[in-house]
Parts: sequence; structure tokens; C-alpha cells
Amino acid sequence: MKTIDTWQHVFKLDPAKSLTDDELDQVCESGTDAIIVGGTDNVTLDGVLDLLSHIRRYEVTVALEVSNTEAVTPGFDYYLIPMVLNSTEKKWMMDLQHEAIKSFGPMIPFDDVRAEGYCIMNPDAKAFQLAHCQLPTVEDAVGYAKMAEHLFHLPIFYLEYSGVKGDIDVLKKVAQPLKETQLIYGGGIKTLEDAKEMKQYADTIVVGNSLYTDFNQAIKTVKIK
Ligand code: 1GP
Repeated sequence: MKTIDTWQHVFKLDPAKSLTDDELDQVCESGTDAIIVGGTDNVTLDGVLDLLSHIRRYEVTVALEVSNTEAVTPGFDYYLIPMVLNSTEKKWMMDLQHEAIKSFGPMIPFDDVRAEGYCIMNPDAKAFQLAHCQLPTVEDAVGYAKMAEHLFHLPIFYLEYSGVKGDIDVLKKVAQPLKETQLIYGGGIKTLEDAKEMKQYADTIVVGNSLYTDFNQAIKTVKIK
């Protein structure tokens, strides 16, 4: 298993979308540091179990990014808990997490759990709309990064552009204050060139949607390693 702080490249698989078995095999054998299972809409336990049972035939590290408690199951190396820093509603920052800990506290393997401070930068992203986010300026985003590092001591700050490639200057500025907190970037990475560009400043890059739109290009992004 590869520990999270060593991850450079990650594929994110959405349980509500499908790849062929052969494509899934290629993702698992690609040499990526980890696979994150996660999505915003229609994430069901069946969908999660389906993916997990396929991925678990391989040695690759696998994490579940928890979006609803009904779709949580044992068997993952890590459980990632999003906390949406730029949501206008406290619910998405801490109330859902609070409820889950009250209900499932004794069963939660906290050693395998990591909080992710999410800053969602794309107003068209489903997660942005669901969590009623406010679009951050560059200064806002840098401020959230500093909060993640210095106030909350979060292990992960996730700059999320889901669906579109982000502004490299924003990523560069957000990276500057982060020394202890790991910077994960995700959004719109389609090619090896995109991956290289964003990896200049991010500790970890995530490739998601392009696996479903241009698999052959997306799988090559792992060559940044
Ligand atoms: C989504 O950050 C990930 O949560 C990856 O984004 O789907 O745009 O690659 P894409």
C-alpha cells in the first residue's frame, strides 16, 4: 500500500459511470499511486462494491471518498472525508461529518480516515452546486489554503476544478503557503501535458472524467511518474 503523502498521480473512478473490464484492468495495472472511488450523484453501495471487487484483485492502493454514508463499506485502504471550505452552508463543512461520527463512531477506522479541505473552483461542477458554494477569488482560495494548513491542520487541501482545467496561476499561488498540508489538484486533466503542467505545483494530481471520455489519452497521464 502506498501512503497518501507519497501519492503523485491518482485516478478517480465514479461508481455511477462505467468502464469496460479491460479498461478497469488497465487502470489498476497502470502504475498509478492509488485509485479513489468517488462521485457526486447516484453513488450507491452496489456501485461501490462492484468497483471495489474488481480493483481488489490488484495491489493498487484504493480509497473511498465518502459522499454518502449509505455507500460506505469496509475493504478500502483509506476513507477520504470532504469538508467543503467554500460552501455557504455549515452542513457541508462539518454537520454531515458530525452526524456520521455520532451514528457510526465506534465502527470508524480513524487510522485510515483523512479529512480533505475542499475548495471548489468550478461553478458548473455538480459538487459546487450541491454544496451551495461561493466562487472564491484567488485571494479567497489562498486564504482557505492557509486555514487548512495553519488553523485546521488538515492533512489535505483539495483544489477542485472538476470538469475543467484550472488556472495554473491560482494553483501556483495556493501551493505557496502549503508546507505540511498535501495539495491535491483535480480538474480537466486529459493529457500527459495537462498532467505535467498541474503537477509542477500540486503534490498530487487526480484524473477522473477523461477516463470516460478519452481513455487512451487519460491512461497515459500516469507517465508523469
Ligand atoms: C474530480 O478532481 C477530480 O473530483 C478530477 O476532475 O473529473 O475533471 O478529471 P476531472
